[in-house]
Amino acid sequence: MELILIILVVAVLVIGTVGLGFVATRRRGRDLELESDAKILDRAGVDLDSDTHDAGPVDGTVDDAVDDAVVEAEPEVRTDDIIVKPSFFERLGKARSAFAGYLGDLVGMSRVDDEAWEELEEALIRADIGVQTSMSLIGDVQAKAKETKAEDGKQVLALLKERMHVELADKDRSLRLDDDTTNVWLVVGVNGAGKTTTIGKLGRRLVNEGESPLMAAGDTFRAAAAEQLGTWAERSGAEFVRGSEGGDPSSVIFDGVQAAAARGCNVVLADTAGRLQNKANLMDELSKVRRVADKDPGEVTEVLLVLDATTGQNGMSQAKVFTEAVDVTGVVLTKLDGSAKGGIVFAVESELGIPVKLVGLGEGADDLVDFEPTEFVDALFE
Ligand SMILES: Nc1nc2c(ncn2[C@@H]2O[C@H](COP(=O)(O)OP(=O)(O)OP(=O)(O)O)[C@@H](O)[C@H]2O)c(=O)[nH]1
Ligand SMILES: [Mg+2]
Repeated sequence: MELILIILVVAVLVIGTVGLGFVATRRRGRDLELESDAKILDRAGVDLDSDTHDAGPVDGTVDDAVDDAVVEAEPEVRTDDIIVKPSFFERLGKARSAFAGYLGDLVGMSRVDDEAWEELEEALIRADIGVQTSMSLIGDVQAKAKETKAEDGKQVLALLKERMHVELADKDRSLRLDDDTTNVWLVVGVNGAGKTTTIGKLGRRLVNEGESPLMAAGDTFRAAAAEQLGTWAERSGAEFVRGSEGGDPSSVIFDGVQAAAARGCNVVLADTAGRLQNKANLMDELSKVRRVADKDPGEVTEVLLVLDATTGQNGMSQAKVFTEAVDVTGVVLTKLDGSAKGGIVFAVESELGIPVKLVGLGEGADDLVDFEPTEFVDALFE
């Protein structure tokens, strides 16, 4: 009897364990099934189970179909729809508060007298607008104020703002990228202005826009410079060419152009070593780099002068000399997120006729934005 009881208990236990195991296996199996479904659905955004495979494209593989589907599915996870970045206007924090601070006293004035006009002119000069441009702006605003009988501070400031808008209007700020050629964008400037960082940011932006940039490390002066650029290239998915330390920068750029043509890259972002504008031999070296970069199949379509906005009026003498040496086509104004006053934009554009094309608002890959003149002027007065 006892034996029968023991046999019964063992039998119940065995059946129970097997049963549970079966359920567990099935559940795991189902989980796996669900997981793989989810994977396919995730990647492709469409149901690609075995039935669909049968009905798949006749002249393409299933992988092709998945890849196509992936391409189509991508817009659903666009991050730029989700991340709300602060606007250009908001990021100009310090530049705008410095300028607005200078003008603050004027707002409450019921009549802008001679002394106040003088102060206004000085405020513009202090904001790095430059003597010549400041005088011409104030002259025009005075004439307009007389004509329109504008007397109080608010009215005068409104006229000044309008005049500043006009000053920056109608400039071609686009970056030239020609078809059927290997474009070279030569990036020049004094030491530490932000050349290499700007190239890094530009590379990222071009890749995002579907272009194929190649970064050429024309700064052969320091080994670390090529490494710094190499890291940016890796991060942004751009091609990269470097030479040996102490080598001829012109040959690195030449090699870069050849490599770009061979690899199907449409734009070479050419880095150069920082140099002071008063070193004639280094400025000559830069002219040579430009000439070599322009040799077939290369074509220099942009020469971007990188100016550190915090250096203020010194930027003007840099711009003059660099323009003489390499015919600058546009300015990139960096570090406008810092303590810069921003007025250098007017000096560069009005006195030298070079458009500010891009603005650096930080050290990160996405901190390079198109220069927006309307927003910029509005920000200065807020
Ligand atoms: N805050 C801020 N920092 C910047 C910006 N652009 C560059 N920098 C920083 O400025 C420093 C110098 O930048 P680089 O790109 O190395 O400057 P460079 O002109 O290549 O310098 P050299 O090759 O030595 O002549 C780095 O610490 C950058 O992160 C910007 O727009 N804002
Ligand atoms: Mg550099």
